[in-house]
Amino acid sequence: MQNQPFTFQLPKDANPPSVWDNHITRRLSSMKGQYLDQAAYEAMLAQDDTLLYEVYEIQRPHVVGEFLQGVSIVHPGKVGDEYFMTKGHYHEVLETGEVYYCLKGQGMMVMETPEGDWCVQEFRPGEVLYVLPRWAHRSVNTSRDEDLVFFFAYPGNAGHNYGTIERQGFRKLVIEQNGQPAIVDNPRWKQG
Ligand code: S6P
Ligand code: ZN
Repeated sequence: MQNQPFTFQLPKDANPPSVWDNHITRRLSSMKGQYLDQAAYEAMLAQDDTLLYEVYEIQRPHVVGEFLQGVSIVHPGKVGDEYFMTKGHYHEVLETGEVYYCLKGQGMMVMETPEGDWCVQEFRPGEVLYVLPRWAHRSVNTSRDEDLVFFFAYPGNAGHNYGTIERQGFRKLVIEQNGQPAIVDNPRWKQG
């Protein structure tokens, strides 16, 4: 870990940043129960445990005052009509936000709060997306054939709560309808 201020470059293509410590890969098998079309999910998994997304993290202490930074790459594809997406999470320390900067591709950030608010924002290359404290977030790649690549930075003490989303899902899904991305209610969303 660096003990001096440092610089790094962000990728112009789907390459890692010039500095990173951990490479996390998430495959289809880690998304059990998350996609609406369970039959399509099982059929796809029987063929191949497809790589859905990757995260390159720069390691820093998980403490107040630090920022955890890195680059995520969500690959293109669908399970049934639902686009490839990240697991999504609340921060364990709910009152911590996150800054995203879209480098490449097209997609959407699906967000919601424990109070019942929801919001979907588009990812556009060159744009910053700010996830407010208290908002769970999931990144969705709505492109047919291009990676969605973004930089992120969030407080070192934030932590991740995946369990709530694993149990209840997000209120909204992003699916392909008539060849276009559409935001629809998640019929399987449940409180708690
Ligand atoms: C971390 C931040 C991102 C995600 C990454 C993968 O707070 O939101 O680095 O970790 O995009 O998503 P997930 O939901 O699998 O952690
Ligand atoms: Zn986060």
